[in-house]
Amino acid sequence: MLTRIDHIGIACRNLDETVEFYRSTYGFEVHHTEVNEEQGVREAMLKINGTSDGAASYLQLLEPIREDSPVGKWLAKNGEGVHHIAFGTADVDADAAAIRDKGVRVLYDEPRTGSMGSRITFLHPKDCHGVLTELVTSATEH
Ligand code: V0V
Ligand code: CO
Repeated sequence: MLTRIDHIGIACRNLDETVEFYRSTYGFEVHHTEVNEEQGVREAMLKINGTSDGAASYLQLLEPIREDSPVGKWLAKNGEGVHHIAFGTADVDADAAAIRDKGVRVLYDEPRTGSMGSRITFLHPKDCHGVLTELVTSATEH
């Protein structure tokens, strides 16, 4: 069951400048940063609020580390902006399987490693009315 908006993924060209914008404009502080080589991103998680399922909602700021990565390709075509939304679930395997059974393309056979030790997969934007959609089980849930 999808129980929260885990994060909104925002593509940016310069992570440090974008972090500073969110800090100075809204007062959001960096909760966590990491490089995800497999996904081709350097990212910062800004925690917005805790959620009723015991997890939290974040903004995920994403700077590509390679031009041919998903975020690099998307930035070249669209410029900076909202790249994906992520729904949180205690069981990404079960939810991904159920959604695949409805005819939506799930991009990975098995969930991969996401931010802060989470397990993630993606649904194809063309099957989701133009929205790249991620499913996340946080490290605290698995
Ligand atoms: C591409 N398209 C999108 C899109 N990216 N539509 C909405 N939102 C996006 N973000 C559209 C694009 O405009 C094309 O439509 C069509 O899909 C094919 O796009 P493409 O440019 O040819 O790119 P592809 O097909 O090579 O790759 C698209 C996919 C790729 C979605 C398959 O981006 C992917 O594998 N994404 C999942 C991984 C990812 O995004 N990782 C970065 C975040 P037209 O022009 O043909 O109509 S990592 C992350 O979130 C982490 C680590 C975390 O949360 O923990
Ligand atoms: Co994400």
